[in-house]
Amino acid sequence: MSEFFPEVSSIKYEGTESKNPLAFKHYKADELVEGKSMREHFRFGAAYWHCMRNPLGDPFGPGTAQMPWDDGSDSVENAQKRTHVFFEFLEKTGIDYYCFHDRDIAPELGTLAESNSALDAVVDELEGLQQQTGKKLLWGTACLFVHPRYAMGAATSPCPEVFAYAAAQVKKAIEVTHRLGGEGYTFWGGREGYSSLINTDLKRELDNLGRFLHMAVDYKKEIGFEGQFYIEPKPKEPTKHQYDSDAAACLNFLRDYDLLDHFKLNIETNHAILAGHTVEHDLKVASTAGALGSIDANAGDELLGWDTDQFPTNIYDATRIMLVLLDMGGFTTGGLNFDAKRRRESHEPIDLFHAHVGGMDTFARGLKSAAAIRADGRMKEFVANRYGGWDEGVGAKIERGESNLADLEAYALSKEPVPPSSGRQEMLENLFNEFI
Ligand code: XLS
Ligand code: NI
Ligand code: NI
Repeated sequence: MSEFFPEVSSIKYEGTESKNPLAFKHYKADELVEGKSMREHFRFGAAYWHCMRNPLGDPFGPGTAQMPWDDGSDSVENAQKRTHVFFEFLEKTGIDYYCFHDRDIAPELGTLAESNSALDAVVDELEGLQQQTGKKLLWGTACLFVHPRYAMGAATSPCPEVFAYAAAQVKKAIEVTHRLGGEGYTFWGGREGYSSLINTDLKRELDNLGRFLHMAVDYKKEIGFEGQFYIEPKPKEPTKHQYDSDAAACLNFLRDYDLLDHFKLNIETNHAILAGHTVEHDLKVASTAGALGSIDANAGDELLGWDTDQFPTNIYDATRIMLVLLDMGGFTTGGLNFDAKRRRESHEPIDLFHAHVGGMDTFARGLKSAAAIRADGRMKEFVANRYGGWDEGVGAKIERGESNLADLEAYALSKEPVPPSSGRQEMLENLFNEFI
């Protein structure tokens, strides 16, 4: 097997004393935290689209990423070769999972039939590499947003032919995900949204999206694909109003169209921020509904305000994410997929390694801090006490469903409420900092 990153050997855990930039200081795959190995807590994934296909361009200039292995062509051979580069990267970083869009791994050719056979040829290669290395597919997805036919949406296009083409593409993408033993399949809205109501039939578009997802559920059953379906919320970009704007909007949509039993959410940090939330908010909304499935880990930049998809390096944020995840009991089907790209200035292949190693170490620190906060227990105890009134007296009666407005009026007439004691936000923020 030829080597594409000869300057990098397997990344090892060297501990906090190490000065080696390509060593883990905190991530030790087999170290147990709360009785489970770090590897199992995270189920780290790498995004094929960012690692292998993102040229790192911006609206003012072309890509800068050096990809010496890539001949720049749309050939199947070139696409197959990239899979070897990617698996070498997975092996050297010790990332166990990956995610892809159909059109990242294989080229889109002149006809759907040609594109499908190109996809099959690349999937053959991926299948072999998975067998050789033990790496696994976290989820697959279809790219329904790059080609101009999808400029007005895919499942929500005003044009039924486009809907049909998207359906065919999803059918094939689910098949290859199934063939590769994928543990999930993601629907990110892409261009499912609109820019102006002046030309949009919103009800029709939403109904069609519901129909589309039901067809996918039916097909999944038909072929016996048992991976989890995910919806990935995002509020804007590319369209001004994306239908899957945040966790709450997705849950409402899924309930409305009777799809909630078949989907969980894949929450992405940068998307939650664009929605005006923190990521822990969206994670909590999803997990409270029993629907937190997977995480696209990245970071935004508050000064830029778009989906910058940076690598996560903020230990506070990682701790908050890991607290929600540990409180939920961890991942079942999902994982922590680095949906992140290097900055345009970080154009050398080795930067891919620095980026992922940093993300993994950041989450290792977040995991340890979150576990320490849970073991300490003061935070949880404070919250339990804050709501303790609900465990007795009138509170317990309300929660048992034994009260009505007239009862509560009689109670209120007999007694002025005692104001609750301080929320102690600052004290708790200080307590949180004790663990970072
Ligand atoms: C784009 C999304 C996308 C999904 C997969 O903003 O994050 O990359 O994760 O389609
Ligand atoms: Ni994403
Ligand atoms: Ni994104």
